[in-house]
Amino acid sequence: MTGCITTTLQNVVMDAPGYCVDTSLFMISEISAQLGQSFWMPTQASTFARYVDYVFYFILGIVSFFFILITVLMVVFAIRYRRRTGMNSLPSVSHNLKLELAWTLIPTLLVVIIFLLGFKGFIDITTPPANVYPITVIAQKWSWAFQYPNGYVDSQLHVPVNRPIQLTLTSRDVIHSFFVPAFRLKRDVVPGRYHRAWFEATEINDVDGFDILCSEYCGTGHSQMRSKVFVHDPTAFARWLDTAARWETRMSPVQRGQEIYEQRGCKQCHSIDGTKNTGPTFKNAWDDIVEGKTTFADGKKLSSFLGPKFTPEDYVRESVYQPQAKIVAGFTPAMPSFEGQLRDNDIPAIVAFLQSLSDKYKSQSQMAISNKPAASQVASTQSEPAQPALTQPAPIHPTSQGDKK
Ligand code: HEC
Ligand SMILES: [Cu+2]
Repeated sequence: MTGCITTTLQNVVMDAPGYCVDTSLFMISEISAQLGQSFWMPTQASTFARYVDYVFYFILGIVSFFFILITVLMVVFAIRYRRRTGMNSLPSVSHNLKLELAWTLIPTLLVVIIFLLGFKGFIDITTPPANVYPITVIAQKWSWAFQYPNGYVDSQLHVPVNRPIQLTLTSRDVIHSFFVPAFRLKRDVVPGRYHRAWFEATEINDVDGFDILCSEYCGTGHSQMRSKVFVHDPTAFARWLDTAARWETRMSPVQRGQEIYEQRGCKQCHSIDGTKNTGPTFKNAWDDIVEGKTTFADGKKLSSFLGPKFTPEDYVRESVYQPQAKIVAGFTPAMPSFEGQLRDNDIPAIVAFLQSLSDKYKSQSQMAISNKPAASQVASTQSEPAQPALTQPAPIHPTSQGDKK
């Protein structure tokens, strides 16, 4: 701001960082853009945040000026030229060339300036520089998934600081909108299309993170469709990605299942405490599945499907990949398909997680562990330590037990 020299409009528009113009309005917008962030705007944490605020305050300045001018004149004129007894009104002026030119040209000029400022910002925001770091964003009701170049998927966004990031955004169901207020970044996410957006974060924030919101009403869970973006210094980012990508190998199947549940959006629709949400609760769901008790919207029971060719695990896999194939009674076909997002080795983890939430299953497998069968029998069952041992009393669901092997 200091050392401001008069610049032509062209400089203002073409060379944004140095915008310094002798017009007080430009100055006010610039000062507001700097003050505003601590007052009512979120932090300015990306390269174009300040410019966006600047244009905003510029327009706000113009409209405020004219709002006050018009309101004050209206009140003054209404009082000054009010109707008084004994005074006749003069005939109205029908034409005034100077006045008409002024009220046409000044607004036109202002609108052109606003257009040029906005257009410059638009070009900047839509043209990524070279050397971008690509991340794919997949939106679905009601969560975000961020996929890194090494294939790792996370429900939160992690980026290195001072490095342009290019997002390729797509949706699996309805229109969502990816919004990071601190970056002044917003882009619609449309099913069947791949939209692009880019940003460069300028401030490290690896503890609290900046908010990610969905700004397109997308159904009942819309307000919970939130996430965070964490900005790391480049080495910390590389370290994070490296360890994160190996998370699967460090976890037990139950932990992995829980991670999937929390990170991939299952949580938005499935509770684990028995409450009915958009989808059925996961509490004791495995017991019902294994016993075939789950009833579908068409009146059929899961038991009529279970058999050697369709195990409870197959049912879980089908529920995740083709959720519409069988609709659980009392629910709508609201679940999006996770085909292509979760892999086949995620299914056992989901199953293990469901098992860990099912009382009957847990008590049975505990019995199996406490009454260890003889060593000779252990050999045959060891590959499935969580299964009730063969020596236990008849299992409750003969079908699925028989299918196991
Ligand atoms: C948008 C909400 C939504 C999300 C997100 C969602 N589900 Fe579902 N899910 C449902 C609904 C609704 C049903 C019941 C209708 C049906 O069977 O498709 C269901 C059914 C299921 C079933 C069958 C349950 C039973 O009792 O028979 C399983 C298993 C399942 N979901 C697993 C998952 C997993 C795993 C995830 C995350 C990777 C997930 N769901 C994400 C809504 C959702
Ligand atoms: Cu949304």
